[in-house]
Amino acid sequence: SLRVTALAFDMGASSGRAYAGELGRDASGIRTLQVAEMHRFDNEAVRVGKHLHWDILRLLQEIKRGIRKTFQAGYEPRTLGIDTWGVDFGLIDEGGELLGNPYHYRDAQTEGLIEMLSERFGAQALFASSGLQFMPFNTVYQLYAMSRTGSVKLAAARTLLLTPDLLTYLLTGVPACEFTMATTTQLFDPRTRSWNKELMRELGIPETLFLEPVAPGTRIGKLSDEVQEELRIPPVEAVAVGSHDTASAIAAVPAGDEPFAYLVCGTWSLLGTELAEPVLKPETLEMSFSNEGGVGGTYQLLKNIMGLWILQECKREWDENGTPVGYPQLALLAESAEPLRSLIDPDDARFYGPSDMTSKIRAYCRETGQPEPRDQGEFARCILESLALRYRQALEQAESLTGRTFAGLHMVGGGIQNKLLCRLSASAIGRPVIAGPAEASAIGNLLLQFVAQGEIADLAEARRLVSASFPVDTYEPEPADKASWEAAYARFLALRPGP
Ligand code: ADP
Ligand code: LRH
Repeated sequence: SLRVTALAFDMGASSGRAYAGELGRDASGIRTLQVAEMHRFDNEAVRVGKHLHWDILRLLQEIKRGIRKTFQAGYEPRTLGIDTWGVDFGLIDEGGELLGNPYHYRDAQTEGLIEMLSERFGAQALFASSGLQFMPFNTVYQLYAMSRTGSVKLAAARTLLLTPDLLTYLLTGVPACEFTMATTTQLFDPRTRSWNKELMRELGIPETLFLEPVAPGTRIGKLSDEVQEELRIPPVEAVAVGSHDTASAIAAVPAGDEPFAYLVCGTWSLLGTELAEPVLKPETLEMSFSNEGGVGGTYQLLKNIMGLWILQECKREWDENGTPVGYPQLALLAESAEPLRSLIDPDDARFYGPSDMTSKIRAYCRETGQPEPRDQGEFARCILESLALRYRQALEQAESLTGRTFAGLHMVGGGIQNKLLCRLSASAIGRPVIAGPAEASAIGNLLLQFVAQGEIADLAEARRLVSASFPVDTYEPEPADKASWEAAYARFLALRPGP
């Protein structure tokens, strides 16, 4: 077909979705991107014994289903690209097969390892060699956990494939390593832009597992004959996009040439700004910011904030205990709950692990002398307001780290469907929030496929295309609420002075 089309699979920690994208022109001849949802499915952690896993074969199956539905809808995508959450991986044995089920990044095996490695190597030295905020899920801690417990899988492994590369491999048979994902491992050195083999040797992680990273927009190879036959489709080429969902989402922020601040809002909240080079000074570690590789040669200075995960886990609890509630309903209930009644520090470590989320929130409020939330609306309001205040703190930290000032905040990702969160965020930061697009990761994924197809030249052109194609909603801070948000921010800082 002559249509310029691509197919994006965007895998979040809570759901996966497939979007077909097509380049066209509007009535006045301006180039636009049209997207259409082809498939959507839940993604869940599966507990097996002591461990938490991803159901990787189910994800593969849903991708195949998404490809089939796309062709059935009349699209003939030239390329396909997969982006996923960061850090996780599968191990491939000598025969080319996947060794077991990949661990979920919330698996408890990495507990205590941040402290252990910081002590052993020195926190600043460790930080400077990766540029990453120390998060318990970082690949380095997962691999070290396997190495020190004598993992049989690690011993049998010949190649490590990060989740998007793993899914692409299962579809094409071609192993590859994409750059933005590589930078989430804490094993990739941004100074030399190469793998930190010394650290691997120190930790008993075989350096031969790691492939040379390729840039976002690299063609990987055609879907295998087996997949093509199974799905009865013509050849489709897989592209390594900005394979880290966060990198893809940032690529689709409809910003112009001026420096801007963004918040990628989903299971996690990633707040930061785009730079040409990583910022490896001690203050970056002190403020707990990451430097992650982005598309188009960028580095992303951002903070990982616990995000809507906390609300997701409350919702899961209510769904499982017979009081199910949907996200739109939760937002309505929160809307009518009393403002700024109790606040939590969303990044308190207790909120990281799955289950018992409402009891954890109640305990937190008790311990800090605040009233406990009593119903779904109060829990949701407490979570959303606390996130909004955390966003203000992170935004101010990003300004102090870079010397930039931001007039507003771009919000993208599924979380912006929660309009209350967007409004609260605008009031908390005291600046406008520019919200959209919600499907930023899928759109950024498509954009890099069009780069690979030779249809888009660079990131600036890609962002102009997003601006021309997707409307944004602007939320202004509520002037009448200014004083109460200032007071709330002071209360918040007492709970979380930093970082
Ligand atoms: P991820 O990619 O990390 O799985 P998403 O970007 O899909 O996450 O965002 C999921 C979050 O978006 C949910 O936790 C929920 O809070 C929010 N959300 C999704 N749909 C709605 C909705 N209809 N109304 C309000 N919030 C929503
Ligand atoms: C968001 C995200 C984030 C972290 C986490 C593991 O989906 O990719 O950037 O890496 O997941």
